[in-house]
Amino acid sequence: MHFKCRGGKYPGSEVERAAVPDDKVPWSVTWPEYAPPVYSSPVLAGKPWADPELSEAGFSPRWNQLEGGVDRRSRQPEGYSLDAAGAPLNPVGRTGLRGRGLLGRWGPNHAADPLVTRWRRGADGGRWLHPASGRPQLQLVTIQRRDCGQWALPGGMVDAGERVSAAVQREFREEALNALEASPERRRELECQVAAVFAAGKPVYQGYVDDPRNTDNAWMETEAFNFHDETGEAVGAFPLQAGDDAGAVRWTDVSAETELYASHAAMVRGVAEMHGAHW
Ligand code: RP5
Ligand code: MG
Ligand code: MG
Repeated sequence: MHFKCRGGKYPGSEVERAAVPDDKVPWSVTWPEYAPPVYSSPVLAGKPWADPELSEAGFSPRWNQLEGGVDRRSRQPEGYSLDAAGAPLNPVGRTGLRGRGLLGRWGPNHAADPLVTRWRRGADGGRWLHPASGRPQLQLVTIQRRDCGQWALPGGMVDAGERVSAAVQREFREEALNALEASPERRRELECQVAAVFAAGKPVYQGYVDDPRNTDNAWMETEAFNFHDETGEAVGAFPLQAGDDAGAVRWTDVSAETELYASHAAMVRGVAEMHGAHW
């Protein structure tokens, strides 16, 4: 089920999504009257990272396959099917909007998300225990997105041909360490510092993201990894500074009250469970 990509105005536009009740989300439920608006943002036109219109001559995407550097495979085990017009269908179901919206690719748009964690520490330097659960509490690096103001994981799109392991480090450096504005020497230092911590990453989640930009024909997927620093010495030394599409960055205490962009909180919950931490 998805929630964040239903109802209201599509991000960055005046286009109102068609209302889709919960029971009509699955494509398996027939709904002949369903006629949502069609919208693909004008910013996509001519962008090297975006697909052309489906009707463009010479555009013959290899759906559900790796097409050169462009990964058109879904991380959802069932993959995706096509509608009568040949457009990929959102594997979770209806969103109330056709077209690509702000997303460059028809079908899956792949991202990588880092969940960088350390233990919250008490005044004595030991792990702080949450009074409600008696469990230690994680702290997570989060950024505030410039596009919507919501707090989120410092993740981003995997470039065509880029390895996910490289993308997850690059996005962390850009959004949480402002590497794009650092000197070349400093940038190299940050690369080494991040690579050292990220070498021991653990996969947390892969698949669909309930992102507000999703449409019936284009959607976000991610591969998320946890980079946990048991002593806090390595990540504690990270010089957090927001950059690129992040307006702010901070350590967030992890609990069930943690509100984050898209379905990021569900991934954070998985990490809390993995470490036996407070939630
Ligand atoms: C989310 O959007 C992903 O989980 C990832 O965090 C992010 C990628 O998009 P940008 O941050 O590049 O906009 O769905
Ligand atoms: Mg980014
Ligand atoms: Mg981002």
